[in-house]
Amino acid sequence: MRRSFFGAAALLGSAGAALAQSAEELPPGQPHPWQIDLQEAVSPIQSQIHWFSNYTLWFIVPITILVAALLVYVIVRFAEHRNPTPSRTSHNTVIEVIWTVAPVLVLVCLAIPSFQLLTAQYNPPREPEMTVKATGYQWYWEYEYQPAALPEPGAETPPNVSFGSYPLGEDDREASGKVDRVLYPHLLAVDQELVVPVDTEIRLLSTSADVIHSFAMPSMGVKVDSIPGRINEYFFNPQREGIFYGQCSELCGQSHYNMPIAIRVVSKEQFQQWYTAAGTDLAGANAQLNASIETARGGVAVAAR
Ligand SMILES: [Cu+2]
Repeated sequence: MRRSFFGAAALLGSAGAALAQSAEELPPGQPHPWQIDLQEAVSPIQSQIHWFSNYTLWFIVPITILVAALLVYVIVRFAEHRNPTPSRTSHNTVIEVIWTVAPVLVLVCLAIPSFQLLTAQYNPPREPEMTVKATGYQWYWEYEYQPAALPEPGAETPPNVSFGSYPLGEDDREASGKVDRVLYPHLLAVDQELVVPVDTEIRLLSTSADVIHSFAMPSMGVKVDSIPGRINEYFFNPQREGIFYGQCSELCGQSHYNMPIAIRVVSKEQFQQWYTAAGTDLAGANAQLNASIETARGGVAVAAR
């Protein structure tokens, strides 16, 4: 796993490494206690974001150290008692050229990979294989799947899969079988996750039905505003099966704190089965999906883990 601790290690030394180790035992795709680094990347874009974040630290840390050192030097060396008659110098061409050119070079070095990352975020490497629309409501999400292919002329239109995804109430844990607080964390778990297949280029359409929300999934590098009357497009490609968590990231009212986003990434076969069944019987499709995940794990029930 790629974990880098330039900034953190500089500040906290070995404590950072110890915290990273304990965090690794917890599942990815959710925040961990005392976490100081970005969430583990489960999509190519998030890996690129990690790289860029670490790359930027190579500039930030030396500049901060240099400026702090210069300040200390000036305070000590040019204190009144050491330097009673200050110099009246007002121009120094060499220094002026350096302090203009150096920041320009730093900015160029930051701008090029930054624009490359921005371009990559909006230009998936291949045509998206499926589309999901996420609509923000005060205070829950609604997901709608666009059928993979248009039906043949005359053929029956496949049923539309769409559902609301509400925060999981503490009282509903038993009934929904989501008692494991590690797998279904407090204030992040939902009653119905957005189910997507692994290793698939997914187009996300984000909009809102009332106020501005923002669909954010840190481990997949997703953060896209949901604006009423507009549709914002984004892409993600989950590389690992599991349940991953995010939250609405635009202050949207009294229950903004409890507007979680949960994405359940399953195998392509499991997704196909679930999707076919979900059009007519969502509860049955979910039961079937849980059963197949359970079988794949060798009989360890998701809920009982
Ligand atoms: Cu919101």
